[in-house]
Amino acid sequence: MSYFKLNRKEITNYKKDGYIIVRGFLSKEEVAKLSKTAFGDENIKNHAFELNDKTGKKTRLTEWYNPQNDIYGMLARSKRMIESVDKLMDGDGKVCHFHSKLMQKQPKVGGAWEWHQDYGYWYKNEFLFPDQMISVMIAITDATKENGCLQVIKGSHKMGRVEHGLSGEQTGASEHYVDLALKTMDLVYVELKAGDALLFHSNLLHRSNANLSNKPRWSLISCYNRSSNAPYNESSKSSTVPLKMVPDEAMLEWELHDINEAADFAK
Ligand SMILES: O=C(O)CCC(=O)C(=O)O
Repeated sequence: MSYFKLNRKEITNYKKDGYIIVRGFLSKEEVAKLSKTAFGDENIKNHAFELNDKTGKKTRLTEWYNPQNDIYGMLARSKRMIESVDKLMDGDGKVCHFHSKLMQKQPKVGGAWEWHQDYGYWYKNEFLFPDQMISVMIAITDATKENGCLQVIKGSHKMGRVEHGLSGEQTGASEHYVDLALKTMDLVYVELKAGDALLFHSNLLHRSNANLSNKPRWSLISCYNRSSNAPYNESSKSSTVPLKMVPDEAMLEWELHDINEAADFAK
């Protein structure tokens, strides 16, 4: 089987737009295995928590710091993943994992995410270099306008960090600056098929609507950092420990554990 390998044009587009979409990042077999595991995963369910959006709708997620020998860890540490994020963060080979989140937008109830930059959250952890932080969203189900897919403002990572404040239980970007960004740059609905990936810069403005459809919208988001970008206000050490890469075949061919407490779940 051949696996995704980032090319020069994709790197140029990432620098210009703040994101790239990779169709078929996972094969059909891989996404079927990931989806079967995630939907039936009692440990994921038991460690899930909910955040209210500003209208009081709840969005559910499970978050952890240490990628292990479970299916999520094999994906987060896979060669195609680590080599891609390494190149997009200008490549010193020392890619670390800040955290992963399994996003569980339930049909009819899954709340919205307000406009924000991931670095709007992570600035508070006192990471200093946003260019050294990147998120990768892997669609576990199809993501459409109807079930609340991600929306991004193309090129907004070039604005630098925008002021953020509380919005419901979330952190939201200044509405004034979001309005200005929307006047200036394009709004893109990132519709994905299960197995597609979105790789995006930590200063890219993004949001999503509530899931008012009758289909779930689940995704796995892994967030990466460089060991040279040590946070001054973060108790987890994962973001400065270079990852041990595993071969791309591991997800399908290796014997996998269940995710467990060693993953260090966020409360
Ligand atoms: O999955 C979503 O709808 C939004 C997630 C998001 O914006 C984030 O985790 O930063």
